Amino acid sequence: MPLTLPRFYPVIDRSIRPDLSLQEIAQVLAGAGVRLVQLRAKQASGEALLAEAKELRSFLPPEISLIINDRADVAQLSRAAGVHLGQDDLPVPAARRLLGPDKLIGFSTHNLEQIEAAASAPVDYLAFGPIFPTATKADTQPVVGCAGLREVRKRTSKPLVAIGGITPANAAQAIEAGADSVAVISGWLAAEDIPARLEEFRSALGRLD
Ligand code: TZP
Ligand code: MG
Repeated sequence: MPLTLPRFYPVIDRSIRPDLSLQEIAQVLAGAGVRLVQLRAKQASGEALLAEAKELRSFLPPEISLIINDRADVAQLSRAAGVHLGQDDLPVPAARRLLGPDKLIGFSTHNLEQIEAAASAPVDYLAFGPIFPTATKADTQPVVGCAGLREVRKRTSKPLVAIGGITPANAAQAIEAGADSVAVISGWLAAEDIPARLEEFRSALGRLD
């Protein structure tokens, strides 16, 4: 069965909000009715990421699935719902062998060649971006825009996540261009009033789940 993605897919990156605890972040997401969340910690050691993943899981209600960025081993060891792989992480088939058939695997793509190459990969969803300019990812690929997203939508029937520079002001454009979901880091986490920002996303998207 193909995965039904929630419209809103928040990514937690604590380098953006070191002032907030994982418990506070988990509470605000649970309060908003989010269904899927990703933990990203690019600078963290394996040990630190594993500890963060276990801690976050302990605060998340069972109805929120946790995806670990980059590390299939950490996803497995923390009993997360799955992993989100980049182009330079473990190959998707190897991660699938490690995680088994039931865990979720997401895969980042940045151009049409990567989308074509992922056509037969055992992934549950593809992410595509950056759709809009972003300061969050240091080694970011060229901005693909909603036009790029439309081209991708024509070429894959896999569940599709738009990422990069998504805000309440442009989230609906990404959905209209064919994304099933928007993955967002700074657009929600950097907000002064996070619950209010989540409500702005809910209005823009119609729903968060
Ligand atoms: N992949 C493509 S753009 C990006 C990633 C991880 C960063 C997205 O962060 P933000 O803050 O939502 O623009
Ligand atoms: Mg990655």
